[in-house]
Amino acid sequence: MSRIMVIGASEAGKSTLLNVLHGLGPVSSKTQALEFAARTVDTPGEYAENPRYYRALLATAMDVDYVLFVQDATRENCIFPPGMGQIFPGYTLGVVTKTDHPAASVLRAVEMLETVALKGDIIPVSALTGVGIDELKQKINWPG
Ligand SMILES: Nc1nc2c(ncn2[C@@H]2O[C@H](COP(=O)(O)OP(=O)(O)OP(=O)(O)O)[C@@H](O)[C@H]2O)c(=O)[nH]1
Ligand SMILES: [Mg+2]
Repeated sequence: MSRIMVIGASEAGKSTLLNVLHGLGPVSSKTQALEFAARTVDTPGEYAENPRYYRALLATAMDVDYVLFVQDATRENCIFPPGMGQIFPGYTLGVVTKTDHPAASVLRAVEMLETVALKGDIIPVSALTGVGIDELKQKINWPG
């Protein structure tokens, strides 16, 4: 059974995405700590925003198969430093969230994630409309 971990800025849509994968719908509340489930690890945005926590993220990533770097399509900046994907174990992928939002720029988000040097593809999704969710499930071997 493969396990995935999500990292990215606060409010990027990480927990909402995991809830949609679990079939719970696009709901979430603020993530306060590392949250381990059978197939997923959710992380607080602060961990990716503050280099002090990189060590914890890297250690946690040792136990997962896929690390999803989550970029909010409505955000003008990217919190991941260039090349960050290369230091992570496991298979790293990009996910662009909130593609349904009127203020979204998918192209901008993809271009920013391209600087992170991820191993796999960058998949645009919307937790609200479901766009891209099936493609993401395929890429991460999600059952069903
Ligand atoms: N329009 C739109 N809003 C979304 C989508 N996904 C998440 N959101 C909204 O974005 C906000 C933050 O979502 P969360 O999933 O809690 O974000 P997070 O990355 O887990 O945030 P932290 O736990 O603080 O790190 C919520 O208000 C969600 O409803 C999406 O696909 N489309
Ligand atoms: Mg969260």
